[in-house]
Amino acid sequence: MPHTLFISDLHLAPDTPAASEALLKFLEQTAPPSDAVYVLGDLFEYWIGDDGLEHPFARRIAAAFRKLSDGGVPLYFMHGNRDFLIGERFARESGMKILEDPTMVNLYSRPTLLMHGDTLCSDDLEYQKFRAMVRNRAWQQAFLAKPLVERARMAQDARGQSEQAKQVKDLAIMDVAPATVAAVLRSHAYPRLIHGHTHRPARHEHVVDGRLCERWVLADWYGQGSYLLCDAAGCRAVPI
Ligand code: LP5
Ligand code: MN
Repeated sequence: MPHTLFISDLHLAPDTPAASEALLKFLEQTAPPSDAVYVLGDLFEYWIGDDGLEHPFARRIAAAFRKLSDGGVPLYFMHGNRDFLIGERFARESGMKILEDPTMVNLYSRPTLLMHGDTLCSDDLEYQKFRAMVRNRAWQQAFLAKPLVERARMAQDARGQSEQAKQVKDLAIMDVAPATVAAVLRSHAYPRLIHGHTHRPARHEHVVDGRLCERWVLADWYGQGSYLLCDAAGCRAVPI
């Protein structure tokens, strides 16, 4: 049956090759018969500019996507909180089209809203402040103008600070805020919602204004990853 695949939060890095190997196998063996593949953010552990493509690791990942795209499978990428600096060069070399967050798609006649998911975590005020800073165009231009080693140092520093901050944050604060989910579903006319980011894979049901909406949360690939397969009958998570 015609189907579409969704993945997110792979957090690929050269020093943790298992997820990269799993992705290469997924792109070669699982993805070719699909109608499209969507990567909903955090493909990389972090991305500090498209000059990262000088690194053979990043080039290998881009080339694997490109092979699938050249084989006729449309590929889409949405920025995550770790790889919001992926730009047009990466898009070109990987054959992926960059999507806005959020994006509505019509999936086998079911209106479906795609997001990374971080904007749904609206109670995490510290994170939202950080997000506003790094998503600012002027900030990004200034950051990208710095030498690669300095950017890498800043990213590692930010990662350390983020891990420390998370240790003292309430688990509920780091999950989606139900009122924000409801508002997003309402403003998009009660679609199905697919997102990643929280690393809490599940299928949720939300009743908003008397309308039942399904929300699928994608898994990370730190441990046993999975992809979401959607067809005309619905969606299901499949372990990789
Ligand atoms: O990523 P994850 O899932 O572990 O945690 C997120 C939120 N954290 C982040 C921060 C990223 O991990 C940092 C790495 C991004 C690299 C990108 C490119 C380089 C940018 C360089 C930046 C200077 O997204 C975390 C949420 C959590 O999700 C759940 O939703 O809670 O948010 C935080 O922890 C944010 C902290 O509360 C506050 C910000 C700490 C970072 C401060 C950076 C200061 C700059 C230092 C530079 C020298
Ligand atoms: Mn994320």
